[in-house]
Amino acid sequence: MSEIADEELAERARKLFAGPVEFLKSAPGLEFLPDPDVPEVAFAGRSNVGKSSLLNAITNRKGLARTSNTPGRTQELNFFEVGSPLQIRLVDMPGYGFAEAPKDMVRRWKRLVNDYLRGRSVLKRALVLVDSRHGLKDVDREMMRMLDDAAVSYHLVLTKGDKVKPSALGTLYETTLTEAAKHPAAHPAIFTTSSETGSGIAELRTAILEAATT
Ligand SMILES: Nc1nc2c(ncn2[C@@H]2O[C@H](COP(=O)(O)OP(=O)(O)OP(=O)(O)O)[C@@H](O)[C@H]2O)c(=O)[nH]1
Ligand SMILES: [Mg+2]
Repeated sequence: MSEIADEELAERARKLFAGPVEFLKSAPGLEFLPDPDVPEVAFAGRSNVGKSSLLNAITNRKGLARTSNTPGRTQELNFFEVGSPLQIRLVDMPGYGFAEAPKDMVRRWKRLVNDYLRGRSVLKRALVLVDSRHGLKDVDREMMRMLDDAAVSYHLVLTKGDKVKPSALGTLYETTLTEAAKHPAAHPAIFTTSSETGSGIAELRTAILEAATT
């Protein structure tokens, strides 16, 4: 893509996310999904990695998606509508990998997320969030395999970048790139972000718009 086209896309993304964004619904099961009539981009990641915070940062709305310190707060697929007329739905998926999760909750999570990933024709891309302080964990690798198997293209997104030193973040970025290259559905572009400082957020907006429109 040319530089001018890049800049145009970035500007369109900025405008889009500065415009109307609304919570649509929580879907505890596939029967509650909205009609598949617009492109969707889904947020995945370990519980507490900062999915809801990132969604709020991307849309410039503090309280749009509920954030908390209690792991496992989000248990449904939460749909947010972007643009008027409607252009994209963002999907906040339930977090995974917290220690005290009861087994049947994990089973339910797997079924809901797997069915959604495999069956959703309008799902254009997923973002797999990874805490910059911890890097990729086995539960993330499992998520990546689920996406590989469902052939859903995804970006790895390092979150909470404000919590680690720039040098450590650089190293983590490199090792994460290397690991992503081994996964068939992982997109080569990886993002480093902070919902706290806003770093990397504009780039992610552009990537979301690009995923939804190509
Ligand atoms: N310093 C810092 N803290 C963050 C950042 N993003 C999220 N947090 C904090 O991390 C905690 C968890 O954030 P959430 O956005 O609720 O995480 P989540 O992934 O939605 O969690 P679940 O819904 O339980 O899966 C909150 O206390 C946030 O304030 C960030 O970029 N920087
Ligand atoms: Mg959340």
